[in-house]
Amino acid sequence: MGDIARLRNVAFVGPHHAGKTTLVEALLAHCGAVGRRGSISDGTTVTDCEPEDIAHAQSTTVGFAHCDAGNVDVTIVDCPGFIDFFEETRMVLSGVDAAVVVVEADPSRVVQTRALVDELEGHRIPHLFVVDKMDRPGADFPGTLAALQEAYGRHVVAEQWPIGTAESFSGFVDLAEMKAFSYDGTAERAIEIPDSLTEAARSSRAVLLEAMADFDDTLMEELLEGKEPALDEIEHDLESECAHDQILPVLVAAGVTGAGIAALVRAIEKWFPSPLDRPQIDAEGRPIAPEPAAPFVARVIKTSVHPQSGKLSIVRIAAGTIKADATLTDISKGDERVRSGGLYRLQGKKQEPIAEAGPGAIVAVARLEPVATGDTLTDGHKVLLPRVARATPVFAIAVKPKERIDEAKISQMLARIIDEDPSLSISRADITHELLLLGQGEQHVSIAVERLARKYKVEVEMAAPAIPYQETITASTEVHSRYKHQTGGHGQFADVWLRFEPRERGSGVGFDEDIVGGVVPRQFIPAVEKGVREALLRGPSGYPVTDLHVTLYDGQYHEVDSSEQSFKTAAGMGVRDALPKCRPVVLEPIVRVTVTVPTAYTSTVIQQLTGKRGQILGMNPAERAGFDTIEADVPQVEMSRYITELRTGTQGLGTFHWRADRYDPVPGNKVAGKAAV
Ligand SMILES: Nc1nc2c(ncn2[C@@H]2O[C@H](COP(=O)(O)OP(=O)(O)OP(=O)(O)O)[C@@H](O)[C@H]2O)c(=O)[nH]1
Ligand SMILES: [Mg+2]
Repeated sequence: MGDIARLRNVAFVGPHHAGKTTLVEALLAHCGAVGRRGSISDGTTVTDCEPEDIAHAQSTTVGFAHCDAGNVDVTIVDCPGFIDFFEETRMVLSGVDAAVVVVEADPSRVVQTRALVDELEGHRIPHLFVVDKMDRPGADFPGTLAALQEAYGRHVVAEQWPIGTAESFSGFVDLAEMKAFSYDGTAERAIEIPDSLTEAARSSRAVLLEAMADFDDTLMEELLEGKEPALDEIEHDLESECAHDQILPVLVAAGVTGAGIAALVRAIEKWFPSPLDRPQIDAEGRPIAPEPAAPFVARVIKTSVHPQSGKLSIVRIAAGTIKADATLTDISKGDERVRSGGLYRLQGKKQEPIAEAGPGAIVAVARLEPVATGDTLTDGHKVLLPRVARATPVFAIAVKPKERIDEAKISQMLARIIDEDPSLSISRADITHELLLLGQGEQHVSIAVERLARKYKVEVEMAAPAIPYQETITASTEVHSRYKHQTGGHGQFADVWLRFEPRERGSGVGFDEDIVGGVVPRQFIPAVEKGVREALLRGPSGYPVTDLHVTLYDGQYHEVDSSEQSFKTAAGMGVRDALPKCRPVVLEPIVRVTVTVPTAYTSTVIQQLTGKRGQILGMNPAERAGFDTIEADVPQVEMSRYITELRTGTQGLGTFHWRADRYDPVPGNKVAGKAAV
């Protein structure tokens, strides 16, 4: 591959529907990488190429594309904006050198960039903002710019000022050059700065220069002395300060018309760093020099499985060169050696074979079966790249195959889906034994189920997970149970006296015996216990019974007719007889929930939780400035769609985690609308 200095690895990120995929499409068309520009409505864009993207008219996974932009080769990672897919974005950010944050020209949407920008800042990934959809009615550039500055500080500065807005949007003033450009639908053309904009452009330029001067003393002196800085000095500062994540320039665009694209390409070329300036860092914190002749190291940033062509591991190469048939070592998998089944560059769904790839490249390696997203691949030497920490699941559904297919097969197929998206997981629920698919939101898991049907022809039914209710008793009793049956030859006989007593919550089922004089022979006592425990699996309301103690304290047997089976049956009958007499109650699982939200939403969250029969335990400032943490105990049945409600109530900014805490009696002994007893 070519010169490393030419490479630009850029993620396009931003809130849902901000226009990222459309902007990427315009950029690819501008650079001649696609003949005809596709659209979201036709389902013809390069990076929304999965059938699920097209069906939902939105990105559901990251898409890769590349183009030759003249002086640079740009690899684009188009990230899905919908919050359920944020984990995909987090994974791939470890492989890019810069990001374009796309935000609609609407100040109210800026807040939705928070988690993303925090992630970019946390990894010190240089980024700029594109205020997009400038052609839309109501597009508000000054308001959006002000909201960005309020959120991310004074180093967020306009480098362009739009000419016109909504239907009159026709171009921009470049504030560094103080030149205006208009766009006629095909090309940009230099024009005079419209008189109406001279003042706005001049004052915005002053803001830009002042912000840049914070990192350049010479520029600061010039500004203080009232001297006009030279253009190449300004450009040099912009390049260096953006590449070092000091200045965050704001540009304008309308991806759908192509306005602003040429300037965005120039910004990517000039302001964003090449892999030479951003060596990858190993797990010990040491930079890995991006040398083509160095030992090979790469990180898997995404996995995708095509039912026909097989598995593709998309890697970011930190150092060294890889050939199409290389044998690689997966350092994260106990040094397992795997042979590459081909090397490709991805243009959406198209796989373009290449012979080799070097440092900085983002390429797909085929058929590395045991390799997973996040793994480090090398040519055999030991070096590990840090893993991106996984988020815990916040939503679960119970899945059941529609057709008769064995459970092992469905788990195996789901495992392949999880291979592509490790922010999904499966587990077997305790008590209810349902197979659960867990993920980052309702849409996340339901799209995974669509993929499962399309790729592996496994249709599943989805349902809210059953709540693992249990029952217990609140009073003691003693029962006498005799089982006597005559069936021709041998009869059956067993007689037991059982005592039932409530036990402390969480203590489970206890059983012992207090048999004196062998009235129930030793060998039958385990059968009594078995009969008791089996019968307790289904209490009067149909749920497992727990937190009680059962004592076998008397009984009788028959020399010939008594057997283990008859004692087991007698014990079961005793349980069924006793439970209704012990004032049984249904218990529901209570979970301890910890919610983190910007303080502005704290009262909303408390209200939501209280509305769910939640008991608020505390509220404290979170580690993250401007955020609160709210802790509450909430019945699990109320939590099944909580992530959706929380995101709706907090502009997508709320996060939570939970753990099982305890079981409490259901108020009024009512479960899902029916009387429990
Ligand atoms: N008017 C106008 N509409 C646009 C523009 N860019 C995108 N759209 C429309 O906005 C919608 C979302 O566009 P996408 O390109 O899918 O946005 P996205 O940010 O990739 O969305 P996700 O990946 O799903 O988060 C589509 O209906 C586009 O046609 C624009 O510049 N102007
Ligand atoms: Mg998209």
